[in-house]
Amino acid sequence: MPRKIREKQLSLRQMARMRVTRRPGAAGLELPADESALGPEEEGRVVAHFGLNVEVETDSRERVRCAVRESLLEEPVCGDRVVCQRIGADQGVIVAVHERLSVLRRPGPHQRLLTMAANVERIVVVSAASTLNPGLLDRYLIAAQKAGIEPLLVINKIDQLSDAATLETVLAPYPPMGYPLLRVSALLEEGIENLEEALRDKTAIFVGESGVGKSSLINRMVPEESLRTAEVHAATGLGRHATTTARLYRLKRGGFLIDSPGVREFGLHGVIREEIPGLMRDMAPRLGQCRFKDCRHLREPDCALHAAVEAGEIAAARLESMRRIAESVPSRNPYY
Ligand SMILES: Nc1nc2c(ncn2[C@@H]2O[C@H](COP(=O)(O)OP(=O)(O)O)[C@@H](O)[C@H]2O)c(=O)[nH]1
Ligand SMILES: [Mg+2]
Ligand SMILES: [Zn+2]
Repeated sequence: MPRKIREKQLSLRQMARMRVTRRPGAAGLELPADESALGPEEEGRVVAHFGLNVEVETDSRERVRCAVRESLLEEPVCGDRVVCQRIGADQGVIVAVHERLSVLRRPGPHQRLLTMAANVERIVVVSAASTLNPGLLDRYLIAAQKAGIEPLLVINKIDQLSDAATLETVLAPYPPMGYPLLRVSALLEEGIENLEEALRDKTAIFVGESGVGKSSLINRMVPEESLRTAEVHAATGLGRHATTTARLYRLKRGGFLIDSPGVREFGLHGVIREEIPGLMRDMAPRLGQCRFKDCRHLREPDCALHAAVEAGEIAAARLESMRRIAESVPSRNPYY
């Protein structure tokens, strides 16, 4: 039984006094002050977020619209495993959030980090075969490494491949670093089963440039009924912000997919220059082997990374990528 981030223990009297009332922006949800009306504790998963309300799918696969107790230490987000108690058939309150296996954050207003999603286990980095940008791919891989979440590389639009040999040269370094690589076509429905298999029983998100085919791939893997539910919520006004909010979908073969607009900003927030080589799987094991302890791996003599490129153990493009990415993020030491 995983540990819960539970609210502080309240006496029965406090419980009775505590009110979970309508709050500004809370979509018409009103809960009774009398907490004896609460049903038994049920386990579930947050599938959507509407302002201050949260939609939970219970483990019995029922949807419950929940208010969030202010006393919770963590605001529940999409992907969170929670404990809720119902009031009536389809309304309730979240009383505890389980410990998270991972969190994805992005910078929000007032220099605060916003949590976008919890318990993501796979970051699916989608590229299009004809416009693959290895520099951008490397940025996503570094960000995933920093978040401690396993990436999966997906090359979509293989039906539009003009220069297969060049693509294979660019992709060659990745599988030896332990990155699974799938070639698919949403258009021809090729490789979709392999993708579904790779995501089975996991919680995943898709990242990648606009136009590479993320939505097309998601549409292939999420049953229509699940996508339709999202549209219905958008239409009723209960989920007026449904198109701008994170959502968790059930995949056909099992597993979940979180579709979040915030994920577009998934990147190197909070990563500093000095960390970059250590977040690259082909470079990390060689750090500390350069002649200079503070080697920047540029033109310094006896650089272990250079030596590895010369020995054919690290792809020259990866070292080049490392330099460009390092230059693009802030440094702890401005002279570095
Ligand atoms: N040729 C081809 N086009 C595709 C494929 N997948 C998506 N597209 C097209 O690429 C465009 C962008 O796709 P979309 O799914 O919206 O990309 P997103 O911005 O990453 O969500 C659309 O016109 C799709 O029809 C594919 O496998 N092959
Ligand atoms: Mg899209
Ligand atoms: Zn070096």
